[in-house]
Amino acid sequence: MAPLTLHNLHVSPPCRLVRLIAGVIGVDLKIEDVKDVFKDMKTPEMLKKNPQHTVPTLEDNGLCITEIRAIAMYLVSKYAKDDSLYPKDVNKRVLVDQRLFFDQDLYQRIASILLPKLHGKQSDPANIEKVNDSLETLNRMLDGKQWLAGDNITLADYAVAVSLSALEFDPECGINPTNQPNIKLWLSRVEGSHAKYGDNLKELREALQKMRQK
Ligand SMILES: N[C@@H](CCC(=O)N[C@@H](CS)C(=O)NCC(=O)O)C(=O)O
Repeated sequence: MAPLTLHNLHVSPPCRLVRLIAGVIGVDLKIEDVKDVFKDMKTPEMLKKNPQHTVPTLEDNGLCITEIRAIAMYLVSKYAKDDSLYPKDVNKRVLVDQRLFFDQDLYQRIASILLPKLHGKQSDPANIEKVNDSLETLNRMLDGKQWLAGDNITLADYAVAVSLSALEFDPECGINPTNQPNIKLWLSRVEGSHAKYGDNLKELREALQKMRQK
């Protein structure tokens, strides 16, 4: 099998999710690191493949896929040994889908407080409120539950956990998801679910440490 190529930015939470899912299901990726995402993804060749000029972008034998949740669904549907991460049963799958759509909104909310900081600006307090609101929602979703969708870990758990880990970019932002009791317990379950999750988080923390030392 020709290797799947991932156009990748090492610390990007979306890219981390794709690397994590590939690792968990045992798919090898050829990693093409972009140096400057705002330049490298905007060459005429790349724009033809991915008009959104975003990473991650996955290429599999001529098929070019963007949007992390679509990439994750594709990887599991095509390459996983079973469907536990993304069930084939429509009634089970819709539970995962609804949490993945929740995750899309959550990640946008988190990004809206992180991105201004990366450009030396203050985050809008209204956006911080929105993140806190999402965390309260997430805490309610986990009431009496081990996992976000169904009886076992799914793509939804990995996606939401990776989105929350983006908050580690700015420890000063004052938002700590583990202040919510159900989230705290669930996160430790996700962390213990697969060695690749721990490796992925460790890589992020090491990269952030290096960035801060610069
Ligand atoms: N909706 C996209 C968002 C991915 C995304 O935000 N990627 C960022 C890096 S973390 C990016 O490529 N930014 C460059 C750009 O938008 O031009 C997804 O879920 O895959």
